[in-house]
Amino acid sequence: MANHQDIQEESLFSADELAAATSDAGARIEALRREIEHHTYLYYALDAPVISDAAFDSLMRELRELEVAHPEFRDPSSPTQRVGGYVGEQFAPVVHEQRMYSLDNAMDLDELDAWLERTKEALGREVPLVCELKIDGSSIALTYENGVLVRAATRGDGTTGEDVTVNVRTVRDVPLRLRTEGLSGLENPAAAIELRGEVYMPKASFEALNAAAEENGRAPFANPRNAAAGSLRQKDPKVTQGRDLSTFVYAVADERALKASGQWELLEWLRQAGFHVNPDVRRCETAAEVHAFCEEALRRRETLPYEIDGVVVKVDAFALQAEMGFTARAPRWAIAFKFPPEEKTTLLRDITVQVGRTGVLTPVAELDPVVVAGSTVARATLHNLDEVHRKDVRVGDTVIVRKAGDVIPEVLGPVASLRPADAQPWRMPTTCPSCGAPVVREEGEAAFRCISIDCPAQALERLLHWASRGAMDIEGMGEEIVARLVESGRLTDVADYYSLTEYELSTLETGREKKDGTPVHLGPTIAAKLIAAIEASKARPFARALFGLGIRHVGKTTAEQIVAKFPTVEALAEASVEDLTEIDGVGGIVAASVHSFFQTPANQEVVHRLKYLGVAMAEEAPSEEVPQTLAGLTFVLTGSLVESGMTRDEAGARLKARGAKVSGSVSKKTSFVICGEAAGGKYDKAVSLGVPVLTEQDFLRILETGEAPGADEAAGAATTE
Ligand code: 0OW
Repeated sequence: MANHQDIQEESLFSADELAAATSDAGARIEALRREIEHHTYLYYALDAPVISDAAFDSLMRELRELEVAHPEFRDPSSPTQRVGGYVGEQFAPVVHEQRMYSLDNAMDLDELDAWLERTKEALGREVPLVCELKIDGSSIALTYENGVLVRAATRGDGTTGEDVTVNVRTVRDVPLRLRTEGLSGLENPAAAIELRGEVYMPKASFEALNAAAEENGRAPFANPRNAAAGSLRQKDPKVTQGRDLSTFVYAVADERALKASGQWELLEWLRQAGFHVNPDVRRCETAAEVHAFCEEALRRRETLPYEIDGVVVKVDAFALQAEMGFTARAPRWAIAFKFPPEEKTTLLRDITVQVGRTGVLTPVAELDPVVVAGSTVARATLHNLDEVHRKDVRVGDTVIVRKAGDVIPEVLGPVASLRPADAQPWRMPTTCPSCGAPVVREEGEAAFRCISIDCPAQALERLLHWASRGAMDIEGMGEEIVARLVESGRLTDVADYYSLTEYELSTLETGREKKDGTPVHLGPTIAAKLIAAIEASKARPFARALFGLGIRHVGKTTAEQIVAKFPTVEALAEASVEDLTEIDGVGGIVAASVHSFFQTPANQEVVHRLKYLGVAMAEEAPSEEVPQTLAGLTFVLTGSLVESGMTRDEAGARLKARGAKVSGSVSKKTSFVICGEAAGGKYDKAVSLGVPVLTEQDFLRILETGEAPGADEAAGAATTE
């Protein structure tokens, strides 16, 4: 038997009690499990271990040995059973019994004050609030039945997530059993209770994981949030176990499950129940205290061992939360104060030039890699020559970098005092960096352009555009693979996608090398998925293919307008410039561009091959029978339509079939804005302009009945949300 000499007084059981239990293997096993759970809790949740790692390992070893010798005491919630189980081909969907809401954002202190003011007004007085750090991780829902962890699910779209139980079980600070010792407040200990929180990867572990990925030729994660989410979705729980994941738990799905009067008491209850609860929380009585918390959080952001992207402020009392209720996507009783975009300085090593699919030359800042808002930035677009001059950035400058919306890296400008004496203003090259052809700048345009028809950089961009989400949406066909296919000579134009074979893709070299120096191939699994995605793309609406062809000046909406008038590629190819200008929204420049595209023999050949290879190059004839009940109405679609699973394009097409117009932006002229899941700015704009807002359910009702709601009804939908 293992020797547990250095187990201290803080243990649940004395050494004698543990020894006494040996006479009864079942009792001993249970005692060891509780002892181990207790130390896991002290170590992970309270960060206050009382025994050495060696002593802990020794307890685990003994428990394992006993469980092997006495399989009759097997229990999946034993601490020895964290890794096990099996993830099927896909993670099973989990429909959340209570919706996992999102949070509304306050982008600065003024917006935070506006929320504080609204809250005060709604409740008739200033009420106690709880401030928490906003952990930048992946949301998770943990369900316990009879005190035992039975399910862990991701948030997904808030309504349906994925079952990641086997992986979450490997996260060491997630209790497999609730600590019931001294725990009061559970209304019905046997009933299911669902707790919610965030799974995150500490900054240091993220750096180490990416360093290892680079060494092994694997793609690094963009930021700790993606690393946490990616680790939860591993097919092999052993891989998840090897990732250093932690949790902070902060909510209960249904607060009636326990006796807590508000968020503050709930956090204390969660701590007692064994969860890892963030210690940096404060109960505030005044707006000034909330401000102080936000400012302190911002100051400490850099030094915290995990990423935060703001502060969550919540009305404390559950009764008051209930009074305020929810909008369609978020509670009214909580707000996320988002930190201003982080700014960093770094060296501008070079300005290179990228050639786009229409031949436009874009200057790109090549930076000394720097971590901004949780991920490493090494490149940023400088848009065009005028921007480079306006910002006056020069190679050798120390520049200020930030991420717009915490996503897109942006160079703000130079630190003037650090400019090297010999730094020269940047000039656009006179020849294309890809093919060497001369570069031109058309009158009145900011862009410089390579007009060579054989430019390989343009070919790459054209191919990527065809496969992109807005066009043919060939899932998985990313830059790396397309570039390889171009290099190998297998892809020259978009029709070539449709003659690729599974074997060709499977044996394609990725450009990475294994440790022994041999090349890594794409492999049969990815190849099969790509072939299926290519096949699926053949049936996309003709307008998507037309957009995908990358004809200059033909965006998505223009493509739809053209197809509405010319539903087949043959009809379109025969249309004159005059015919084309008759289309709503098509002016002389667009018409000339479309006409010249279809007059070019090389393009005719590609279009012909696309059709021959089975790509839908015609729209189904619009049925004369559909009554045009929505004629004269303009709709804007925003967010994801999770209930119907339709893309916004598909939803738009259904509305157009009934005569409606569908626009991409909200204005006073908009009749209705249909808001799906995670609707953002367009929802806000609709509310501020007084444009009626509809839910996805309203939209489905319109499709069913063919009738739009009356203005009064719809306005009601906006305010009752
Ligand atoms: N990320 C967080 C955090 C938090 C919300 C949950 C729904 C209603 C209130 O640290 N500390 N508290 C909440 O409370 N949410 C958080 O994260 C959000 C929830 C949805 C997306 C984010 O993960």
